[in-house]
Amino acid sequence: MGPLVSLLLLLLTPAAVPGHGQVHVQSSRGDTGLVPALRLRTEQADNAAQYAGYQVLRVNVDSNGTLDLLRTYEDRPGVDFWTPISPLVPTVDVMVSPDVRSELTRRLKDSGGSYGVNIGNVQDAIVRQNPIPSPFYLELLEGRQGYQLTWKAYHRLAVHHQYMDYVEHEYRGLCSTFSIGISTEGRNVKGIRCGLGEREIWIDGGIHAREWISPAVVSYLVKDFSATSYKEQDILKAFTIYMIPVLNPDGYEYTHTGRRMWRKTRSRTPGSSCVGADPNRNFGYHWGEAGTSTNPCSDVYPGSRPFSEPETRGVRDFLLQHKNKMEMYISFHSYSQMLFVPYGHGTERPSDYDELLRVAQKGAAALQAAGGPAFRVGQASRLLYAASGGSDDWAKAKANIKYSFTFELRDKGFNGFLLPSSLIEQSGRETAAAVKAMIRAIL
Ligand code: 0X9
Ligand code: ZN
Repeated sequence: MGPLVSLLLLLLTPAAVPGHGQVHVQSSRGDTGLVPALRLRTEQADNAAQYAGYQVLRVNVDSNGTLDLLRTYEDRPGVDFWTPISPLVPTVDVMVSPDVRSELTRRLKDSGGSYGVNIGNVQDAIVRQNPIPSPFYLELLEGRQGYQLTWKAYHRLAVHHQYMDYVEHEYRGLCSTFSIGISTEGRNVKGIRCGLGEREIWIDGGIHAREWISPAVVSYLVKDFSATSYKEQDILKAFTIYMIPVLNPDGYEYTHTGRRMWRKTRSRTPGSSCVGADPNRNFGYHWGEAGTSTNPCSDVYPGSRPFSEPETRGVRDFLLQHKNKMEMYISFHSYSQMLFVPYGHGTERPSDYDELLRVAQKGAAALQAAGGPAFRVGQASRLLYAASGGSDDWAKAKANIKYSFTFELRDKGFNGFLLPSSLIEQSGRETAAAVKAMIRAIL
């Protein structure tokens, strides 16, 4: 093979397939989110076999018997509920190991239940989701455009941080970076503000680690509010928009290096070997009520107390300092294609619910007009399930932010958390249209 051919092959080789020993490309400005290459390699070797034989089933829950049967699988090894067991929804998506799969499907058949298969081979879907360009190509990109981030792949934390540094440098006077603190494992919870206005808006992504489309879309919003700013002059003159693409950096890195389906933070709970709390159950409004579990091993463990996590404390302190200026709070999650209006902890509604609904409906309409799918609009507690200690409810009730919303981005479960990276760009475009329509609705 000639040197030119080898170089071409290197440039084109997807290097980030789990188990293929991808070495993370260090941000040129340095970053606290880096993992030593050697450790990464070992972890990815573990990761390679982790989901072999796993499937995601969609179980029909039209009978109470099936709901009860599924409940017996909660917190069991080899079982991961991708959507909650809720009487409000007709189906539940659950990822199962090969052993659990045979047992659960047999028990479903025996009891007259039914199911379909959303993802027949989770390991394959993980590999297919994110064919990252080779490190050489990323370096080439950095040389050409000044940063490694693309909206064609899901990137590591350091690449997100590098992009914010780039935007700050390139759009001086319009955008600047900020930090709301340091995560449990010592990573920066970093954001960027863009805009010249007195009025303020908050946008966060990546509160749940495995919901990769969320940080990708928030970084798209950063691009939209900086690079194309001349088009958004009306918004940027009136508002300053604070954006944090990766609010849970430890969890996010762990989904790249350890377990792809990690949801929580990575804090240690005294007396338990289980790690992490659900940051979206950790906010101090109706903390520890509906939709939580006192079991530290549960994916909806709300932490030992409200704001036990440095990441949520960072949000709390920042938003309370900005209490009089912050007018809108938007948090990005996935998946189910919904746009939530408070409250989510229970079915009660704030007195200005209709006004919030008006703004959310403008967002959903704009999203569809931009070529996106239909998003259902309403309270999480009525459309999906009640869940307490959420950031959106706290922002509304305690930080006095009038317009508070949560997006559940694409898709509806066909890929779920494993949404292919080829859909990032469209997802970003349609979501940017929604966000801008919502902001213009309160201009
Ligand atoms: O359960 C959650 O935290 C969110 N759904 S997810 O599947 N991404 O985990 C929904 C949160 C909605 N807001 C409140 N319940 N407050
Ligand atoms: Zn989420």
